[in-house]
Amino acid sequence: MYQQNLAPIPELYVSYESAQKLKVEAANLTSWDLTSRQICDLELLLNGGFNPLKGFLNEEDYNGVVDNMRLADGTLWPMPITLDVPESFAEGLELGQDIALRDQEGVILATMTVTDRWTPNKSHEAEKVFGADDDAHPAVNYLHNTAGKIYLGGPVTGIQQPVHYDFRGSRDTPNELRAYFRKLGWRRVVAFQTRNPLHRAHQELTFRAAKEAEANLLIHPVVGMTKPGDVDHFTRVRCYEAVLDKYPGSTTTMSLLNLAMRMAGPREAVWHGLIRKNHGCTHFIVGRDHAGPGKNSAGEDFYGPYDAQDLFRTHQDEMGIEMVDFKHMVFVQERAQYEAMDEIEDKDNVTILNISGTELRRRLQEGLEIPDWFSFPEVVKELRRTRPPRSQQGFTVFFTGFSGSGKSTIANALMVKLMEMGGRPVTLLDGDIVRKNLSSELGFSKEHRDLNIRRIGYVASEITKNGGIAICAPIAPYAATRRAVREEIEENGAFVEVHVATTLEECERRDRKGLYKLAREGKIKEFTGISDPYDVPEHPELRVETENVDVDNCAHQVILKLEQMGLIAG
Ligand code: PPS
Repeated sequence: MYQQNLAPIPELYVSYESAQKLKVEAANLTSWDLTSRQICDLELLLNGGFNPLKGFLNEEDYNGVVDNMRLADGTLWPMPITLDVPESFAEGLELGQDIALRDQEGVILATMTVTDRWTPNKSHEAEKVFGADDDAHPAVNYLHNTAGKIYLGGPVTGIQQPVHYDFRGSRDTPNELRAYFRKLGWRRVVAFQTRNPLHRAHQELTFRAAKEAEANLLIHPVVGMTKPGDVDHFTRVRCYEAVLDKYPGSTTTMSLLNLAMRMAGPREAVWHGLIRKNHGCTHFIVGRDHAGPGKNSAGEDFYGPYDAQDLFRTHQDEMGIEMVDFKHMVFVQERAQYEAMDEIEDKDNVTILNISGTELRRRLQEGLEIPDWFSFPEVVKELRRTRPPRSQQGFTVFFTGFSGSGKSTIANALMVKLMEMGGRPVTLLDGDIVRKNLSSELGFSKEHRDLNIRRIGYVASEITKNGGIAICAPIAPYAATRRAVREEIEENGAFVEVHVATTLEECERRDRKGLYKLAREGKIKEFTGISDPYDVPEHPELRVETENVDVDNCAHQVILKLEQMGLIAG
């Protein structure tokens, strides 16, 4: 058992008076607008969550952390906390120069003295820190495709905390939590890290862990950045608040941690432990596949299921925080209670119930029952509010095809059919209509077409997010742009690509607007199919042929597809 020390830990803020002065001076400095991830990192640097770091890592510390999880002075630190910037920003700086660090609204949060500037070997960082240079890992993907090319290092001086407007009462700095534990006399505190909603099994395992460690319990969820696709933190926090009532009074508390996770498995577990130690905890629960990133591009797990526990155990004496291993809790039907899987002796004679994460998502998506033994009714209600069944979610139908292929006509028929069904608002973003309003200044160069499709995609994704149906009907000739729009929309709901596959010959034969004739005569330039390219969709959700098929039937094929995808109730 490690001795708990609840004395305040060093923060990197200057006093209130100095901050006011520094803020005025910093306004004249070159400034860097922090990315969302950097804001999370800065918050924990400034409030001592990343103690003993005093700023973004310099090159020597970075090399030590990447290669052997240690700062240059030998202190254990598993995660590179770096300020990545583009070359264009780094070029103009001189070493020793102070820069202002601003949030996304332009508020100056801190200054930093740039002592180091270097070009990291990102593949090496990926291999060493994340175990593989594979973009299927979210942090490796971030490293290669989002992070800037250059790293800046140096100490930071805090002016003010990053501003949060949500759940302000539940966000605590390490020193606030330490003071809370001091006040309540909590000498042993076990922390539970989570990025998922809590169900009954979690409540059982955390309570059991606390009992075993004879400790109080801190539910310490991450609300900064988690794995793409996770339940948003607003919903999760409402769920956690409901679960908090299920613990015996004054045994348990919850605090929100604005951490940007990296999903680095074993290294992440050690990092999480150090952060919890800084927050005054004595014990930390490490689960199977802790902070696991999912499968690599070969379809295999990035880390072994117990790698995180093994690495944590190796370092726990040095860290001064004790690991409590996560028990796999399952529901035993005959005894109507949760039990640790490895402690059930009569496994062959009892019925063991469990619902996987995938199965839970399926049940939510299809509006199916989620039994009481699995979760708390309050939690299920919150999840259902956020993730209604697919037949109540927004979606986008995206028609693509040549000019005159019949996109607009089918889109109009589809709109009317959906409006007849009712239930969700329907918006038609037809090519011609968009070009009269949203994109009136654009022509038909590749750049302008892309901009046009991006705008349509943005509006459709907002409609989808807000539970409506967007029907888009532009030519959208470029596959890469269609894919980008798909990705944007799929964050909020389904994207149904419909290729209206009328051949160019047929479109030209129909020539309903007389445009093909003009294009052939060279009077309209860059005309799709004649003097401009069209990438035929390879895997649309649906391909409709229009030759010898009437419009009503084409629209009906789309309706059947939507039914099949669960987007409209049959
Ligand atoms: S794009 O490529 O998706 O941005 O095009 P879109 O916004 O759908 O606009 C296509 C309509 O504009 C008319 N038009 C042209 N189409 C293709 N190429 C050229 N150069 C061109 N110039 C004008 C044409 O009427 C298209 O309408 P639809 O409804 O597709 O027939």
